[in-house]
Amino acid sequence: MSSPEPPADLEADVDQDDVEVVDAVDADADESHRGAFGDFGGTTDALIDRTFRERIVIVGVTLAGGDVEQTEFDLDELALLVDTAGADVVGRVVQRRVAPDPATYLGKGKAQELKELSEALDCDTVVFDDELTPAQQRNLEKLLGRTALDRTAVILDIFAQNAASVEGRAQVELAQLRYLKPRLRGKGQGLSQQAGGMSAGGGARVGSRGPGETQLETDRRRITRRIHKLEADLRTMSAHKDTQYKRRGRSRAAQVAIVGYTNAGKSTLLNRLSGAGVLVEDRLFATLDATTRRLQLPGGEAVLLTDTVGFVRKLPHQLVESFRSTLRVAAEADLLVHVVDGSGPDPAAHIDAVREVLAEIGAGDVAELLCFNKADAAPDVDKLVERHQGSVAISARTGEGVEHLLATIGDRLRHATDVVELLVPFERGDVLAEVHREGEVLVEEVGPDGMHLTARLDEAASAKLAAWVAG
Ligand SMILES: Nc1nc2c(ncn2[C@@H]2O[C@H](COP(=O)(O)OP(=O)(O)OP(=O)(O)O)[C@@H](O)[C@H]2O)c(=O)[nH]1
Ligand SMILES: [Mg+2]
Repeated sequence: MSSPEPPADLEADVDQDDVEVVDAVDADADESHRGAFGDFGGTTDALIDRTFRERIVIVGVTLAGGDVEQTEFDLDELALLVDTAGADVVGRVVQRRVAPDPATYLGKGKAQELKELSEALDCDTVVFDDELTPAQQRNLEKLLGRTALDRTAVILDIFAQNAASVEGRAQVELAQLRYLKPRLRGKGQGLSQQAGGMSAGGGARVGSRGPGETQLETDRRRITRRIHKLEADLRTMSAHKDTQYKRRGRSRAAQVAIVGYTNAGKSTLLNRLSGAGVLVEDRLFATLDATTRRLQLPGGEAVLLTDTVGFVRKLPHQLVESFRSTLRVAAEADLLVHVVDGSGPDPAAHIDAVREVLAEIGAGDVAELLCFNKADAAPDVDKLVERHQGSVAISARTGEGVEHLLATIGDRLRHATDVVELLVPFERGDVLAEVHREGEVLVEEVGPDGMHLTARLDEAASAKLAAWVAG
């Protein structure tokens, strides 16, 4: 389907928001072709009703500096995302362009081709691999007479289906609303019921045109209000977690976060190590909530191990924003166990994508242990380990290499800390408590002049307790 064409003329200097396709088809005539896929269909607890599997055409554009092979690769992943969301890919279109067309993303000719293909394949929806501007989305829907979505909408859709906890649902709804808000303009009837009961991305597209400015304003206000409410709720939940976290106390347990690309096997690993019983599925974004388990390393030290949401290339920034409190465990961890599917076609691309998100959430500086998983299905895993110094290979499924992983986690954590001797006066119970809170106390003895402690402290704790460090 790929037919690279010479760089098309660009429609420069157009105010994107005001671009309309000139020869737009009569959209009303095509309402019946439009699928419901991508309609968020209400608050996230009312999961999307998929009464049939929609037929989808996916679209990728190779921009200047990119190569077509990479675009095809990205489209393979998009097809997987669409499948996970519950629809069928029936065709794909690839174009090479210097830059996106401000009006239709694709060039005019290619957009027309897409329209013909969509009709021939009788598809319900087209999905672009890159984020469409609200204007592009609107223009394409007019031109094609079909729902036009982007990768972001599909990922949001999957998250909405998978969100289970109160916090997860609030996070997903917030991301949806942030995506929806700028796209409200020109959408059919707008909001029908309360703020939560809306469609996005695909849009509320049933029936009438032109709700009038007033309705639109009302919708916008409702969304803004709902966004503020969700933000406030999430702040409260986050503060509550802080309190729990402090109550649990950091004493003696280092924080280890399992991070990685979606479907890499993170939950399988946590389950193998702790019998946590986290849902494991051959499905993208199976895990949205963080699960923490206490674990004893071979050396005897305890760690808190947390499994969390997986990442993907072009992870919508709305999701990164909304999931900040969940992802905080990574930024605050002493060590990241970065799980990589060693049997995948391009582990290096997944590693890069994950590191990009880690940097975005402020976890770019946290020590990282690369862990190539699915060794049972990856004959070349040794080469990967060789190429990445300090990495390990495991199979979370069979348990192969897991003992070595645990030993390595222990080594890395010890590396990040120092064993320090402290002398604390008897009357300073507060300092004693702080040492226990901040580090791992190895020896505690009553001396003639106070309490003698041997403790393992990280850099920050050593600095804080410097006044009591002996010698
Ligand atoms: N062959 C093989 N498959 C594995 C291994 N570990 C996990 N899997 C499979 O990979 C799929 C994804 O596993 P999960 O543990 O759900 O992956 P995850 O990283 O938690 O995925 P998300 O939560 O969706 O981000 C499942 O089908 C697992 O059975 C392994 O060591 N070998
Ligand atoms: Mg998982």
